[in-house]
Amino acid sequence: MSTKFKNFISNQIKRFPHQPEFVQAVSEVAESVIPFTSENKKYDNMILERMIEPERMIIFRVPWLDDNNNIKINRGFRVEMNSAIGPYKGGLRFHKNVNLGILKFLAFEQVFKNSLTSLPLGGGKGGSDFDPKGKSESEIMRFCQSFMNELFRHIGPFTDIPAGDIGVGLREIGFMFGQYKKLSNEFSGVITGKGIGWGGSLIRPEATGYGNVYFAEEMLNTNGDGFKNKKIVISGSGNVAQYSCEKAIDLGAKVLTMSDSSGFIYDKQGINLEKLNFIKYLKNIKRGRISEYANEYKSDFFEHKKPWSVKGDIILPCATENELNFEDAKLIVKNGVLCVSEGANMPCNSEAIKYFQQKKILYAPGKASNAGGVAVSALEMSQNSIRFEWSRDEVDNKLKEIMKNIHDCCVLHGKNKSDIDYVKGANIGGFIRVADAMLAQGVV
Ligand code: NDP
Ligand code: 2IT
Repeated sequence: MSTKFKNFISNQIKRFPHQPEFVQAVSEVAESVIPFTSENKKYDNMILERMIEPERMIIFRVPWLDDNNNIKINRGFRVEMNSAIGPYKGGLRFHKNVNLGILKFLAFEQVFKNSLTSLPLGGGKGGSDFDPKGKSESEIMRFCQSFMNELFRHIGPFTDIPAGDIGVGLREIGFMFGQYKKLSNEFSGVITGKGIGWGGSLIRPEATGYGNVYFAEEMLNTNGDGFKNKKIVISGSGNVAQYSCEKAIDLGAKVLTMSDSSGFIYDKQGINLEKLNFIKYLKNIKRGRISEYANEYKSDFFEHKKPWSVKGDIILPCATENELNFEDAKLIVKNGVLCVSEGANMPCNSEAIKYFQQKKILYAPGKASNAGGVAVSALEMSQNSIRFEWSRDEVDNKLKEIMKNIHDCCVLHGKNKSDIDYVKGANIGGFIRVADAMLAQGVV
């Protein structure tokens, strides 16, 4: 590790002692980018220093009435990180743990991810510390409307285009889009993840999970391997987990686990499409707990545990940040894993990543492997702009091509003598496009 890197990071730790996730994300990128900029002097121009400072951050009050007419207050955020290559783009997260540091880490990652898609997308992220658990449909609607009452003046189809993330799915996007439309008197592509029939794109719900599996398949292909007959361990049971599971089944693999914040289920027979439909209904409509799967299908349920002790060939962490640590990584490697592909953002901590790389496991960072979601968001924006809708196959084929191109980009910038460093490849590949645009646009 160079002195320059060490000084850079210790400075960030001093500046942001209360934003550990942000420092973690910056540190991971800086470790690849600082040696690169030292060798390529044109980028050694305060580019990284500028990239870690958001162009704008908006923090606002979100007051709403619960069903008993009590006034509730939450905090709303939008971090507009970088607009060098396109309008700010990234999801909204509603979760009780949300704070500025978490959204800055997500917005920072988004800049590199969006650049890797090769599409014209800047990076941003937003959300609220609102906890959707246990709230009624009308409470969710009133919260979403109040959130949009302030956010609407900061976003727009050419300025900043939000989408979903944890706790924000089709229902919440609908309520927020409806409120934006009312306030702006405009039907536009200002949000992505909209419903089919009101501006949404086919394959957007599937895109992050499918894209993650397409990326993992590309990695396995480099060793002449694939998903067929492989055992898969998945964490999470939300949007990304559900469609990672669906595509893995489609490619002939056996999915053994899924989880939520209360524990994980282990189905030795494998989760088939019928059982996955049960999970989709349970999570997307009934909004129940994953333990209900264990009752329905007589599988095992491990309360308050993560699924990393289950032996799998392919691990797809699809729940949340820092859900897989060094001890988990050691166990996973001991169990003979081939590939770890991140559906979530930063689910593996730095020590776990280092261990996977040291043991030559095929490991993909989320900014590369989960970029399919935002890529299809961009395709939704294109369809909104041309007022036309592409077929399922058209969008799916474009998604496959984009994931393959991201893989190629990681290989180009991450190839070592005997293996591929996907972390370095994704960081440098994502950096170059944004850095070139920033250099061209002057000191702004
Ligand atoms: P969902 O809200 O649909 O699902 C989230 C899942 O993760 C749920 O099963 C949830 O369990 C679990 N989870 C959330 N927080 C925690 C926690 N602190 N501890 C344990 N489990 C947790 O979100 P998504 O599937 O959309 O997002 C999952 C991940 O993928 C996130 O990291 C997100 O940033 C990332 N991502 C999402 C994209 C998208 O298009 N949606 C695109 C790219 C990345 P519970 O219900 O109990 O809370
Ligand atoms: O983390 C992500 O890439 C997302 N939550 C999706 C962002 C988007 O704009 O579709």
